[in-house]
Amino acid sequence: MRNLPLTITYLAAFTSCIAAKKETPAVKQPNIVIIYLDDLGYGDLSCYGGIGLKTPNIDALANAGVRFTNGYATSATCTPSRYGILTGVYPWRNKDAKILPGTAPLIIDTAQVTIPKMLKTRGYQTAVVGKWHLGMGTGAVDWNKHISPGANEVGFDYSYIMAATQDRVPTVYIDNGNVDGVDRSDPIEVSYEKNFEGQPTALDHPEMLTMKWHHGHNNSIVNGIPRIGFMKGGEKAKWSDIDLADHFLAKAQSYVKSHKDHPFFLYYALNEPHVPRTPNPRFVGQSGMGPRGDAILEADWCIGEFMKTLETEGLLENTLIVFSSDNGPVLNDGYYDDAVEKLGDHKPSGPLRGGKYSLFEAGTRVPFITCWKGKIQPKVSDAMICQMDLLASLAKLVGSEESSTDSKEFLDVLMGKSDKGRESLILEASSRTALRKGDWIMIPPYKGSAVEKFVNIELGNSPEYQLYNLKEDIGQQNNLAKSNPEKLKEMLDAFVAQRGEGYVETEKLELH
Ligand code: NG6
Ligand code: CA
Repeated sequence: MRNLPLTITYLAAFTSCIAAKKETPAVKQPNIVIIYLDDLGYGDLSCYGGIGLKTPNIDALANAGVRFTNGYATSATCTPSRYGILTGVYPWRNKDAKILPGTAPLIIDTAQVTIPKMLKTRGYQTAVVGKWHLGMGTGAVDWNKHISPGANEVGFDYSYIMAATQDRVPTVYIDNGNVDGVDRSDPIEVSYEKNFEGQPTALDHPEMLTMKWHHGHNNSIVNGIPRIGFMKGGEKAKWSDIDLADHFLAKAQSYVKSHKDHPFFLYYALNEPHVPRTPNPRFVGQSGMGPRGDAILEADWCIGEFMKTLETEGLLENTLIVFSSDNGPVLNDGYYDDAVEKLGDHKPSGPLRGGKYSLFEAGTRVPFITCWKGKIQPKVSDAMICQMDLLASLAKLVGSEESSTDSKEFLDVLMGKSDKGRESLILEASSRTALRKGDWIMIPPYKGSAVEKFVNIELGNSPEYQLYNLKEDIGQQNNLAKSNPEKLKEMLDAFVAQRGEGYVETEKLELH
């Protein structure tokens, strides 16, 4: 009883403290930037031990932040990975999450949680600049009118994007759902079925080509480059390939400058080093590895310039940056561009087996870096983390409860404060799936695919089960499925429990 007045005083002080806290404006939410490259391999950066290229600007992020050695995309190709990173849902749950043509409808449900939507509920301004490749509209798109639904309808207040890929038509920029530079007197028409009368294609006008196609890529010719799909009109709207990286960089920089006064989320999705590799003349010859190497140097330069903008705007201390790639590397992805011939000793996959399209590690294990000046201390983390986990982790960062079925919260891992990441992860490559659990990986039997011989990448398909211990065998050379049947069974049971029995249904990669 003697202490009662004191208790009341404490309580009163505590309550008034809470009240005061409510009234004080909340601590400013940090800006969040995801920098996403396209087809950049685990071994492509000097900070990941890459031997043929110097990437000082990306290395600076890695040296100041957490460099993950077990960071994964959800898939070994673009559309599914982008679906996974934005929605926090395994792409194999969505039958439409496959490499999309430029005319594909939007594959994210407009009612679905996405990173930008979640952040909007916490007062964020949100933007996407760069490659989209998640579909637009609901079916037959009229490219001369406002296109909806698209990026803006799944959470981005501002979108400045290419619809699909640089090698797919329409080869135009789309500004908040409207083709930039659309001209009613020269309407744009796009088809993936048939050519428009009188329009030259790579097959009937090879003399017009400045870049030769190797497989696929023999439809419409834009800027001397043969593409996938047919396009007519829109001359003024067509992008200049050599200026693409500069153009997206300028948009990303101007977004930061004009939105710096309130917390923002920017998803800056660069196209490099995806085909067709068209580095600006400033970078041509710089890598000594041909256009693929030059395009990586160009992307590295863009990231350096982007970081300078954050710095001059005084935002570095209040911005979390996540850097990664949508899938592993490929050299010959359909054009003759010296990627194979000039590779030298460089190993785009580093010590990993496979590459883009592959269920082997190099398909999905990618560079993954987090950086935040003053908040993240430099370190290398071996924790297993997936891009899909960003949704739940960023939600934790900003105090949101929103998440998804598959996203796991690893904010402390991203911040470098914990090394306890995922226990397991389903990996995907063109609808085929495998399980990583602890140090082990199990790949069920799958049929081969014609893509393998075109891209010259081992896709991980085999009539036998495959079981590897990544700790002892990072290059996946020793299949232990036969010698360790107990482990195989344990992995298969865990895989089926997560993936369901339907995992055997595979689809062939389309070659267009
Ligand atoms: C393939 C294309 C390849 C690339 C890929 C998508 C052919 C023969 N190959 O179908 O060049 O565009 O799709 O890459 O057309 S991704 O990184 O966007 O997934
Ligand atoms: Ca890609």
